[in-house]
Amino acid sequence: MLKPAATDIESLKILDERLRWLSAWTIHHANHVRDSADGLKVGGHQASCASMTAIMAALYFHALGENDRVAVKPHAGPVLHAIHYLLGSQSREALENFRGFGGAQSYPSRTKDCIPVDFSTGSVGLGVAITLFASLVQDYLTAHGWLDEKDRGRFVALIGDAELDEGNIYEAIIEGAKHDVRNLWWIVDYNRQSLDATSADRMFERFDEIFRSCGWRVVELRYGKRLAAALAAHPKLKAWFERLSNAELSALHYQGGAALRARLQADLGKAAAPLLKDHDDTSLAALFSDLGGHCMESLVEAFDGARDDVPTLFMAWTIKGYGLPFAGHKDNHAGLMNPTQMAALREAMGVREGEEWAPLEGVGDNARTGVEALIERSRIGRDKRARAFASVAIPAIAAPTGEEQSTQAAFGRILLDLSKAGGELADRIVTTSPDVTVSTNLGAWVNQRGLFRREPMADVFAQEKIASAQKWSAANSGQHIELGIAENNLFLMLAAAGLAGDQFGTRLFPIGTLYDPFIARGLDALNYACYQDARFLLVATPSGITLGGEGGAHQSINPPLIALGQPGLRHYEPAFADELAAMIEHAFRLIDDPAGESTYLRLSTRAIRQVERTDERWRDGALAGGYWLREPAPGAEAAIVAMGAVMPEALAAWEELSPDVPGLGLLAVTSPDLLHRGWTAAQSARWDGERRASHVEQLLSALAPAAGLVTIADAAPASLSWLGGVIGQRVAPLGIEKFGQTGSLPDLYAAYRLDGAAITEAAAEILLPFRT
Ligand SMILES: Cc1ncc(C[n+]2csc(CCOP(=O)(O)OP(=O)(O)O)c2C)c(N)n1
Ligand SMILES: [Mg+2]
Repeated sequence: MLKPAATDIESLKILDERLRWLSAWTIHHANHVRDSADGLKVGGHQASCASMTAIMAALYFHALGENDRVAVKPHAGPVLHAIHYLLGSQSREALENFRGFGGAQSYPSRTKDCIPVDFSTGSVGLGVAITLFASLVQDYLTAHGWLDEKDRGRFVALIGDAELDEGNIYEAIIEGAKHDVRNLWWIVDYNRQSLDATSADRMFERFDEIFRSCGWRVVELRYGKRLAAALAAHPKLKAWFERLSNAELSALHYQGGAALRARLQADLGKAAAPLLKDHDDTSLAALFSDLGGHCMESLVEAFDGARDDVPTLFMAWTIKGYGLPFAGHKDNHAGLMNPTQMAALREAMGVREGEEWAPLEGVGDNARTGVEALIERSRIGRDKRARAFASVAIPAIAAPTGEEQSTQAAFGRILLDLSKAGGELADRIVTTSPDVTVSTNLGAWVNQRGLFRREPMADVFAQEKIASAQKWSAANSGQHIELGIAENNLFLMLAAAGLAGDQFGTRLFPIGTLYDPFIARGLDALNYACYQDARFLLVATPSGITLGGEGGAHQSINPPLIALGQPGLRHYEPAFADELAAMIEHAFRLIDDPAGESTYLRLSTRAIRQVERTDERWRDGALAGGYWLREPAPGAEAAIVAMGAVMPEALAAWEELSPDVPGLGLLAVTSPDLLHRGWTAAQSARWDGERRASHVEQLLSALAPAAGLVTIADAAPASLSWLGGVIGQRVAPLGIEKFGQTGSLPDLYAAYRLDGAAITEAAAEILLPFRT
């Protein structure tokens, strides 16, 4: 991009001021002007916004290209809204309703805001890191011929300095270094304040070192032009300034010119005299507030100087609350100006009372033309981007054959078959795994489709003719992105790849695999992916205690409960290979359906005898959350309700108990999540006057109203025990409540009461009221 004309700098400075005003006013209006419906604090972060209005003005009105995507620091959300308000793509109503229902959201939200938000933010650190994975997805799409050079862009993250304490950021840049990631700008609002106080001085320059060692260029924007010149002219002053701790500097910013003068006199004596003579208190305060992140010339220069594809960290020094009465105060994070302070700011900014919302209020006639022209030129990303959906034909997915199979092995077979059959879906699948590709059975797929790297990577073992079942060469045509162990990265990778349809117009079908217990490691990133409506298939295997000797520490208990409480993610837990095939096919459809969602498959390494099917009726039930594997007699007094890998025990118990319990049913639950959702959805539909029974109500009403249910799953018993509440039937729940002991399957099932004996005992107990 060309160097901006000198007048543009002036216009950018005006826009910086406008953003500071509009963001502060939006928050003020929500807290002090709008009627309160509940008396609760509304909140907002005027100081966090003021900190980066110059950075965001320089970015949005100068530096961003039309394909660039930005993750905005959550607490600067009102600045983003103000930018779109100036661009004409945000309404005054939405700003007036800031933090209200349906209004501009507290933190930028892709799904809830009406302006284009490239990445949601809120949970600090995640919005930063996803930009790195989005850049990787961009490279992936380009390499596969789905994205033209002209449609490529840069990924920008606007970061609070306290965000740099989030470990997931470093997990991401380590991964990025391995993949030679590029086209990233991460811009730190280095105000040296967090939520609670000023930040620790000891990390000074340490962050730079960490980034540099991962191949990043670090650009420090410490001083604005005026302050840099003043400090260059007074070497002692520079040394003094640079010795100030974060807390001292912040306190001085807050105290202002008189305090600065007194401190300079006390610390430097005569050496400070020439400077103090040249400045009154106001201009002294202004001079020392001229940090890099507030100096438009410095920002524009820095952005213009980093237009290659080298990942770049900008450390832009700022003052939290710049230009506001609580600038620099350590308690200003959630600080709100009171009406008197706001009125003073309004006066100072030349905003007339009653004209607070006028976009260019206070901009003089001479400057207005330039500002308007700049806004006009910057109408980037005004419209929400069209999302690519229903773009790929999903073929029927056949179940692998074999009398005995584990769901994990069947998953590997299904992917292998898909790969061999070829076709568009297979080409659009991208798999990824945090160093458990082989142990989650993705190996055969990877042998077929190869690892993805922009630069080819030879398989040294293959070249050396060392026998190995696993090919491990990479090319830019590969379809598997191998990650290091960090599970946070897996979920951010899935989030980024799962947004490819929105971000780049080409839908990918991302499949990520990991061990079930380690979902917890990346849980916030998983939640973040779902919150943004990213679409993917998560395959978690092995799971439960059924992994046997693989290790007590790897046993998972609560992921089905996690899934039960996770919007945007549907849990399926198949027992048989044919169920799995149906679920995978359905999951692909859900990825490509505007009203769809992501799917989590909880699989097992236990090979079990497959059932013989006499018809296809099970299929719809399996996809809806459950079906009768053994139909109960009408009004039966009991049923066994089982999920997943423990189905053989349930079937054996059914055989054993059937002679004594006539009409005993066996319900195969494939998704407690879907059953529960259907149940509550039917309930709210009833409130709207629509009477229909949910799938789970239909299933359970085949039994007597007071029937007993023995529920069993290799998971927390609460995954299924709630079923008793649907009709009011009694439940004897079996499942895992403790973990950690390694052992063979029979030993573990006996110890944790997942075996046939436990089912029989539970059934006896639950049937007692009928029999006495
Ligand atoms: C994962 C997570 N933990 C905690 C918070 C609460 N929180 C919000 S902002 C913030 C720190 C603010 O400091 P900084 O990132 O430096 O932003 P600033 O407002 O100073 O620009 C914290 C702890 C959060 N949003 N996300
Ligand atoms: Mg900060």
